[in-house]
Parts: sequence; structure tokens; C-alpha cells
Amino acid sequence: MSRISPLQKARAAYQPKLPVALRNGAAVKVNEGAPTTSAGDVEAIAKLFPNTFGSPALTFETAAEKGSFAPINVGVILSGGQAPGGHNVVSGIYDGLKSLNADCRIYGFLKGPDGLVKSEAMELTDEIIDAHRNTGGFDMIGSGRTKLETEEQFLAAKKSCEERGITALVIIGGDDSNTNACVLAEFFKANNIGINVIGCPKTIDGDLKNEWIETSFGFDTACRVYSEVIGNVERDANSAKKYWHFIKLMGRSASHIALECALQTQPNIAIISEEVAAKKMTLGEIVDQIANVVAARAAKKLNFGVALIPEGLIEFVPEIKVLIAELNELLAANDAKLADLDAAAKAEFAAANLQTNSAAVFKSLPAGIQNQLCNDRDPHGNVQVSLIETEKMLAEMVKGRLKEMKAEGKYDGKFSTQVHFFGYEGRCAAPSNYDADYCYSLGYNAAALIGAGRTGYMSLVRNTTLPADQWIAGGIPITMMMNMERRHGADKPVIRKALVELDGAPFKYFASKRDEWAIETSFVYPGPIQYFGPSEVCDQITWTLALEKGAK
Ligand code: FBP
Repeated sequence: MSRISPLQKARAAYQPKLPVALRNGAAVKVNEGAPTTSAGDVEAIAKLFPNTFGSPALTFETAAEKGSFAPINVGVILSGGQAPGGHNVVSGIYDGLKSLNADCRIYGFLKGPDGLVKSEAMELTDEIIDAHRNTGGFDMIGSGRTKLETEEQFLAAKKSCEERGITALVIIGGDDSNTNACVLAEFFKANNIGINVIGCPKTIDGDLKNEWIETSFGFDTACRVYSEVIGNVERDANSAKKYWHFIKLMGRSASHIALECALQTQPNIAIISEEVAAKKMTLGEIVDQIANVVAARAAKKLNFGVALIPEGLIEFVPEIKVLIAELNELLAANDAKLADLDAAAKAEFAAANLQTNSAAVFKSLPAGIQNQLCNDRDPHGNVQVSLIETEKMLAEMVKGRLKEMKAEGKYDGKFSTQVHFFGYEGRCAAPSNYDADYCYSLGYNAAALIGAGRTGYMSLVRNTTLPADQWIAGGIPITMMMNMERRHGADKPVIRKALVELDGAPFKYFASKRDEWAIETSFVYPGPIQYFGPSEVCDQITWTLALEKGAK
């Protein structure tokens, strides 16, 4: 047997908590709410999903009696970027199904939706599941970003399932992957194919949430890992007192991670993309804002600090947002012509063919950023913002601005920078107690949805700021979260991302404190995730969730 760490060994014995409704097994009493609609574009979504649109929201209660359940085979897919707790979702599904009937069998499709299309899967056994309980990563079966959208893929998925006698699929993923789940559920139902599809809300980005889904799994753990390291960097900055650290934090679109980490660590600066968009700030104004804080601290002889930059920032600067939208259309329209060109050649093509305004914005960006903006989009049409070095760009631009300010007599200090990008470091961490419990419950609950014969639903576990005794289990139709968006040059149905709300409690709290954090050195050092020990250190919830639910 390969060596495992002492923590992994001790952690394997951790028994995650479950909502009361699921404690006697995944056979539950189902309560149906009113019919639902969609997050936007109701008519278009209803037309595209005639068989799954409008289903009621569900809540579960303990069943009066267990009843009998014929054994079934179920497929599981881990989809998109890794998030801590994915293995616990799978082990929850496994245990939940076995509670329905010990002869149920579970197959893991390999490398994400691709495994479903290519019919590559492995049966999950007690031994495999036990080796992965409470561990981070998606390595049990792998993950991928293949978008399921063609009829050919759907029919291949049907065949892969039929080959294994699979009658239910669970897709564990973010907004794009759950969009896949919804489209597949609709296709199967429309064509009388007896395969039900259930989704589970995963993404460290924290942007798959709404009035029903409180948070996506992995957000808690990932933010704790980043906050630990930000705290360490802050302490280094405060010890050496010679560097400004520019830290880019993952989160493709929304700034939930940057905001949560700011709440945990109290840095001098945290840019929130949604505010940049709302205030229609230019890149120059963001640079001015940072430079002014650097100058104010320098006036107090504090030539050091920490600035958090959300990964998705660039897409929220209005002028760059327009530029990216035009670039997307241009690159998609000239796909074949550009296929063999490298990013620099694509950038040259873009500079020559963009409309006047966007061409000017494009040309004003450093060459490296121009090339990065022309990199291939991911299979869902998203710009791969993790590859864009916004932190370096801003550090350079602030340096330039400070030089001007010095000449104008508005700044007198030293400015040396270090740049960091924290993203991949947190996505596969061993899940915190919160994520270990939440994920196991989401998986177990997905088994309950399967047991109840539902399709096109997302697994729902809520009230998680309270003790697990008060958690609510159930499901909501995925169509309820959908609207139409422009992707790859066409209008597509997708789950609406939950961005940071500027009138929400987490941002408001941050906004009330940030001026003080900017000038004073108010750093907080959260330290590493604790898995064992006093409940107040092991069982914390995120500031975001606590503030949203009025628990802080
Ligand atoms: P998901 O939306 O699939 O959960 O992934 C989120 C994310 O971690 C983003 O924060 C990041 O921009 C992106 O994935 C990176 O993607 P990749 O793993 O393909 O480099």
C-alpha cells in the first residue's frame, strides 16, 4: 500500500455529519413546493426545457418507513476545476445508495464529462471509497471541462450508461457543469430515455449560490488555505517592512474569494471586481486608487503592504469587458483561420481587426496581456483568466504612477513589489470540517433525489450556519437558476453566476473597514485549517456565509 500522511490516516476516520432527514438512510419523505420559474429569460428557458422547466422545489423529511428499493446502477462525474470535498460527495452518494439497497452499484466516469462520452468508467468499491473519504482532490476518477452540447454526445452518453445498466447520473460541478446536467436531463426526458440526472453545486469560486443554495462546496476550504498563506505573507511584510505584495486570487468571474480572504486577513487593499464594474472604473482609476494607498502609507513611513487582486478583475473593467466581448466574437468568427497561429500572431490580427475603441484599449495594454487575452477560450467559451497576469500588470502600472506622483511631489517613499498567484494551491486541500460535512451531505442527498426518482434537480443542503441537526435537505430544479447568455458568439442557456452583491452584508462590512485597513496595519493571521481541536477553531463558517445569514 502506498504511504499516506499521518493526517490523512487520522482524517479517514472522520465521520461527516448529516441533516436529520438523511440519518436513517436515503429513503425520505418528499415535500413538494410550488412550481418554479427561471432566474431570467423565462420564456426562452421554458421553451428550451419543456420537460424539466417548472418542477417544484423539494424538501425532505425522515421517511416513516424505509420501504423497498430495487437495486440500480448510478454513474458519477466530477466536472470542471477541482474543489475540496469532491471525494466526500462521491462517498456520500455511495453510502446513500447502499442505504437504499446494498446491491446498488456506482460507476465513476473518468476525466469528467469526457469519460461519459467516451465510455470510460470504473466501478467504485468499498476499498476505493474508503481510501478517499475526507481527502482533497478529484484524483479518484479525475475531472475535465468537456461541454456536453451536441446530440452526438448525448447519444454517446446514453450508450455509455446503457452499457453499464446505469439509470441515474450525478454531475458534480460548477455553473457550466450543472448547465450540462440540466441539458442532459432534458434530452433524456424528451426522448423517453430512462436515465435521471442530478447536479451537485461545486466550485471554489463561490458563485454558484442563490436563495436556496447557500454556498458551493470547496469555497470554505480554498478560502481558508489562501487566507492562511495571505496571513503568512502579511506577517512577512510586517516583519521585513520592505515589500508591497500583489496577490492575485482565483475566482474566474466573481470576487467572492478575494472578499472572503479580505474579511479573514484584513489586507491594505482588496479590489472587488463587481464594485469596479458598478462604478465603471477604468484601469487608470484602479491604479490611482492603489497608488494613493501606497502613498498614504509611505507618508507614515510604511513602505510595505498587501493588495488582493481578484482573478476575474480584467473582465469587469468596462472598457476591457467590451474589448473581450468583441475579441470573443472576432476570434470565434475567424476560428479556422486562426487555428494554427500562436497568441502573439492572434494579438496582431486582433489589433488590426477590432473596432476603433477596443483596438485602442487593446493596444494600450502590455504586449504580454494582449497575448494572454488572445489565448484559447475554455470549452465553455470563458477567457482563461488564471493565465492572465493581472497582478504583475497592476504592480507595474502602480510603479509608473508612483513615479509620476513623485515628480509632482505627491509621493515620497520606496516601492518594491513581490507578486503571487494563489489558486491551484487551494483547490485540492483536505476539506475543512465544514466542507467534509457539507459535501458528504450533498452526496447522500443526491442519492435521496435519485431514490425519489427525480431528474434535472440540484442537490440541496441548507441552514448550514446552524448545527447539522437543523440542516434542511432537498432539491431545486436546475432550470430555476438559468438564464440566456452570449457564449462563443451565440446565445446559450446557462446557470446565472452569483456575483458579489454590493448591497450585501459581506461587502458592506468590508467597505466599512477598508479605509482603516488601508492606512493602519491591521493584518489578521488565520493560520492553517484545523481538523482536530476546539470547535471554535475547527468548525468555523466563512465570514461571507456568516454575514449573509446574520450569524456575525
Ligand atoms: P470551476 O468553475 O470549474 O469550479 O473552476 C473554477 C476555477 O478554479 C477558477 O477559479 C479558475 O479560473 C479556473 O477554474 C481555472 O481553470 P483550470 O483548472 O482549467 O486552469
